[in-house]
Amino acid sequence: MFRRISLLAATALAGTLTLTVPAAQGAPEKRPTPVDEPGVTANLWEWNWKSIGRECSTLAADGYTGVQVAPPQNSLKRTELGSGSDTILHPWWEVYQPVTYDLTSRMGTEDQFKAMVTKCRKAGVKVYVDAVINHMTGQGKTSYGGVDYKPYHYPDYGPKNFHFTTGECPSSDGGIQDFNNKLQVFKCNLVGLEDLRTETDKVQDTLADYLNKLIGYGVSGFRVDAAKHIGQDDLDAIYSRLHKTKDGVKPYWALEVFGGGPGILSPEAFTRSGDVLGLDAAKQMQAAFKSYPDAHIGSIATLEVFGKGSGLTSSKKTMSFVTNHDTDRNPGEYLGHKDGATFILANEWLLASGYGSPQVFSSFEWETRDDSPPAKANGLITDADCTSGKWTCDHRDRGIVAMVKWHNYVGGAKRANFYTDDANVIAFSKDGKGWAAFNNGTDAKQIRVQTGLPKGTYCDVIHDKDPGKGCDGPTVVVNSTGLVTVKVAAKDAVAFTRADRISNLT
Ligand code: LM2
Ligand code: CA
Repeated sequence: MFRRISLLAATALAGTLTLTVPAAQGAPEKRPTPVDEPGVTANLWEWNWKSIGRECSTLAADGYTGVQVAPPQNSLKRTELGSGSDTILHPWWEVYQPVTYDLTSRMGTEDQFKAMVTKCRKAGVKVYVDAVINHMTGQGKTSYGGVDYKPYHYPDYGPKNFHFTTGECPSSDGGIQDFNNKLQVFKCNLVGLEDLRTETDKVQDTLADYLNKLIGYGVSGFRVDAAKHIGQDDLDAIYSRLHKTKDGVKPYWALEVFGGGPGILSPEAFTRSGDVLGLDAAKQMQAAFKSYPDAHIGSIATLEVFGKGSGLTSSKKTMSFVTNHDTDRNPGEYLGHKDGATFILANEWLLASGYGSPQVFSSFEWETRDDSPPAKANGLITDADCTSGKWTCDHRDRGIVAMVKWHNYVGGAKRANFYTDDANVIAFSKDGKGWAAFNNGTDAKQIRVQTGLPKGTYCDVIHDKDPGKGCDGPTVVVNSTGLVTVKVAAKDAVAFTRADRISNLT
């Protein structure tokens, strides 16, 4: 491989001098295109494979184009409790401690995983996997697949495959003491998890084999766990080893990079290697919609310039969400399912905003941070059941589903007719395609605003009880100049698209 470098010769040589030099070893490959962006995904986090397989036809009917699933590799299975507050034998986080890349997990067997992917793809729903590739375990001795291990000794890896055992982590205790220190962030153990030498061929090959196996089963892309601790160079090297998916494109690659780090450690600096998770975006949404627990009510008027305009990574490089499994458990800084109507409203708004590839988080109810998902005593997760009260099933929420469809209908249409009362009500249209209003206040509010839509009577899809079967929700009248007068209930929305006009009479 050779690259041509042109130098402008300003003095002695007239014109351009062309040198041919070998490309630098390990130079990051440009992210090959095309990569399918995922559209709206549901994050059915820690649903078991059987339940996800069953849900995919519903997801497809509701307009979701993808589903994100929890880490499928064989993981730590705890056999005893630690001390003090450690009272849950099988916390949700066992799955973030890989032991081997066989797919025997709390969510099911390798065959069940394969069957789920096949079923979802048939239904038209792509599967995205949470890939834990920065580290192995930090505790325990056995796994759901029945494989035993010792610290820094696994079937695939030995002490020479870890930064700690080779002495490459520069901190005094092997952990990350300074999250602004590049070497520590890349090469030390994150919360005690044994950090892989992802810069080596051996580790890159082993990880690529794992991810390529998943691609072979029909997986379309990855949420890369702890990507910030792998670093751009190693991520690029692993990605360059990945096959094309069954759709004939390179896999989608969404990197988990918490904000707050300087320079090369910032989310923006990782966009060269893939899309990034919208964690700062989720923080800004929390600040706008609510501070927990009701310390103050934010102002969604601030969201007028959400995105690049508020310092976030660009829409096309971001997987956006209101919450995920970590932030759902961090109510001081992020919204979570426990925020109820505010959480639903924020999801509806995100879907309308057009920022990023939006993802709707839907998982299990919990009381304490470490709670296990509903499971048998042996840790195996039981079937998700939306009527049990144990699973939130927020992806099925009527208003959220309505906005998934609204999002898909308006596509890339430009925002227009932005309105705000400068407090907690906003409304906007998507150029001739749709209109929506959001009230994050605690009182209903009547607004009179421009919709940009033709006159007629429209169905408010947020409250339509039986979508697709006539309109049994409230109707909204748009007058001959496109104006609408409508009352938006507290913590609620009103929305319709051009296709939701049920009559051209006003
Ligand atoms: C992630 N992204 O970078 C995940 O989104 C996050 O959920 C993971 O932490 C983390 N990185 C590692 O993959 C979770 C959980 C931790 C838990 C780890 C490993 O938030 O609490 O750590 O998974 O299972 C647990 C203990 C911790 C202990 C560690 C190692 O809570 O006290 O550290 O195991 O034994 C001594
Ligand atoms: Ca690392």
